[in-house]
Amino acid sequence: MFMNIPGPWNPIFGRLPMLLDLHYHNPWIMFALALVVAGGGTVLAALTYYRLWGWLWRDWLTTVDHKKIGIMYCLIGLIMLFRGFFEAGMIRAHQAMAVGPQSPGILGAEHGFLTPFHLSEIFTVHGTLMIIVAATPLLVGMMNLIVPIQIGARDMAYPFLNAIGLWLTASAAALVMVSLFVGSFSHAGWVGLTPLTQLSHSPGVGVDYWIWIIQISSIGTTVGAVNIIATILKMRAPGMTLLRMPMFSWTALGTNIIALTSFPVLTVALFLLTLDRYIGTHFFTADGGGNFMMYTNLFWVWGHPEVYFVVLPAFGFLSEIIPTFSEKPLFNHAAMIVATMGIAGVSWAVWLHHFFIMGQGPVVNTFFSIATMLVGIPTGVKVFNWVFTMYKGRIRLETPMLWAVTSVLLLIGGGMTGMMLAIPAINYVTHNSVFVVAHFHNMFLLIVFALFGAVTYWWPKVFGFYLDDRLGRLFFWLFWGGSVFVFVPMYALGFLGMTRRLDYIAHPGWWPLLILEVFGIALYTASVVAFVLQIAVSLRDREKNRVVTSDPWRTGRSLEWATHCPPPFYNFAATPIVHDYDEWAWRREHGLTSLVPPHYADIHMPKNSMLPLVLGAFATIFGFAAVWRIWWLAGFAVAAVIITLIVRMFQKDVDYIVPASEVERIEQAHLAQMDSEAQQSLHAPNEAAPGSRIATS
Ligand code: HEM
Ligand SMILES: [Cu+2]
Repeated sequence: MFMNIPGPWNPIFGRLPMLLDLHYHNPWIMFALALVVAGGGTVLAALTYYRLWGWLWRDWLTTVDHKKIGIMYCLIGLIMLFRGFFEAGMIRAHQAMAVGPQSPGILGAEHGFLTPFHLSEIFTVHGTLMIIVAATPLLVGMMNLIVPIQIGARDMAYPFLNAIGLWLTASAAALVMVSLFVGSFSHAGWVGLTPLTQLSHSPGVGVDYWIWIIQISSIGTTVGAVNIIATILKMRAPGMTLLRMPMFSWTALGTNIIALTSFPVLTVALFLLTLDRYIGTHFFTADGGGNFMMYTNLFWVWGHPEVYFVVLPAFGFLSEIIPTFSEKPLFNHAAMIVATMGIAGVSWAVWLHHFFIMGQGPVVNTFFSIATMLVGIPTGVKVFNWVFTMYKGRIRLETPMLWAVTSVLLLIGGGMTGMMLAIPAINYVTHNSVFVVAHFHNMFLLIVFALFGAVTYWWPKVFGFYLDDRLGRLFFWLFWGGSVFVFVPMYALGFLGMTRRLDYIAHPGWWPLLILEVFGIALYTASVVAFVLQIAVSLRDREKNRVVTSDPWRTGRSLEWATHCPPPFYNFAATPIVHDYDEWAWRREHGLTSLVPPHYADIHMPKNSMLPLVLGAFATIFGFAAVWRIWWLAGFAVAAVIITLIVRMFQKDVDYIVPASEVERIEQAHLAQMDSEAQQSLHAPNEAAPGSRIATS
């Protein structure tokens, strides 16, 4: 039944004996291995030395608290993001070294320092990783952290499911790391175009890693989407009608509707590809009667909505940050809601702009060209509304606002070049050039800028202390410099005709621009250092920079500012009642900012569980076994997953009650600390805290 695979296979170890033939003498792989082993070893040693294992297990690994799950999602996303930067740097450095067909190569490479196969693996893993295990977890993490507090809920609708989503994402990230040393990664680009990804063209295990990593993480994303949609629709505090719901929660709703409807398409497309590779069906093989255009269509029917899946939450961040630092309500909130849902809707009708040149003819191309440009209307509405929010506002350029304003600028740049690419006539010329690469990075960068803005903005809420402001600004400027120096030359190189994914640069005239890009990469690297320093310094100075009110920026507007920093595990001592869109601003205006509830009541909370972690572990084992075609192990892992789920179904004791007296004790402690510190801050209007600088112009 199974396909004949080239190379060794045996029933116990599957394809693992193949490892003996792989090229472990490559110094890059050994360097990466050393880095990962050293990093991982340090973490493990530190955990053991400081005896943190118990704490790690109780407070983090088995938690179902949406805030902690959100933090862990973000941590995975950040680590992967920085790994992705590393790969981007390697691509850039390689191309800057490989100018002209005669240029020499080192370390066994034809040109530059990477063999063509290795280079292909690197841009494939860069793209896959950035989208699947960096951007998506970072955004889902922020939604987890903020949405329940913003709508006045105690937790997600399904806390247990939430933890499953996290551990499936962690499982995918783990498999990405495993693929670095055990075998290889796909070399067929992150879109996995057939026939390149068919077994005949990619006989190794790389494509299989790529497939299973995406499958496992997208199950996680799909269950997460169910959860967030149910939470938003069912768990809002009394008084919070949909029209009063803060914008970030609205974009979270739009995003997850996209996720719930589009990820299954990807799952099916990859499943069909899996059948082609594993048992020899012919869904996508032209020679066997299949149709590879079908793959391309299915992939982008997911791929394009996915782009909006990542951009909508970023729009949500901007819609929270800009009003706070303009000290004005968001301009035309209702239009923003319509625009958000409009973008989510249109995102479904534009997928074909990814292959205008594949010969579907002028009528089809025109349809998709117009559909694509339609997205510009709601997006334009958003940009104008942010600008009108700032107009006549008391703008404070605090660090989150710096990130946010720059993000809007990037959106305008990326949007403009997107409109260009949406014109088929232009697309025929620019397709497959680095102009396209510059465009989509422009779009991803606006997300990253909005995201770092959001991290800085909500950090004091989540952790109870401010991030170091000077290093934060340094991080911002270095990151911005890197973005300008890498991507402006890249746009230009696209116009000069440089195509993407090149092993060597055909035209020496491109070289000066490539050197500028390398300089940009150096700035990016420095920015990562600044970020890590910022986190370290902020942790060190956390006592000094402690937040003394519930509203660290003093002009917060939505409901999450109506609870402590950090929020207690039950979020709100008493479920808040909502009076207005911009509830916290409304309370401030009415002098109702006291956090003391009218009375205390028992609170019902979910219990920790180790089962999500166990499920994630079995999913990882399954992925590994499926990649290496170790059938007994794959079967064992599937059985284990099913048994774990059955065990869960028989668990009756899954929640507990926090007695009112306990809630009162916790609240009193919080309030006492806040009171005394707020008192102190009255005497010395805390200059250290960035939030206190309120402009008076
Ligand atoms: C900010 C630093 C980044 C730099 C310097 C960078 C650089 C690059 C480079 C040089 C390429 C290969 C271009 C080529 O085809 O020749 C690339 C491809 C790609 N990047 Fe990035 N990137 C960065 C961040 C990101 C982020 C944040 C994302 C997504 C969230 C992303 C997603 C992608 C994708 C999807 C590809 C296409 C991969 C393929 O060709 O299969 N990148 N990037
Ligand atoms: Cu698209």
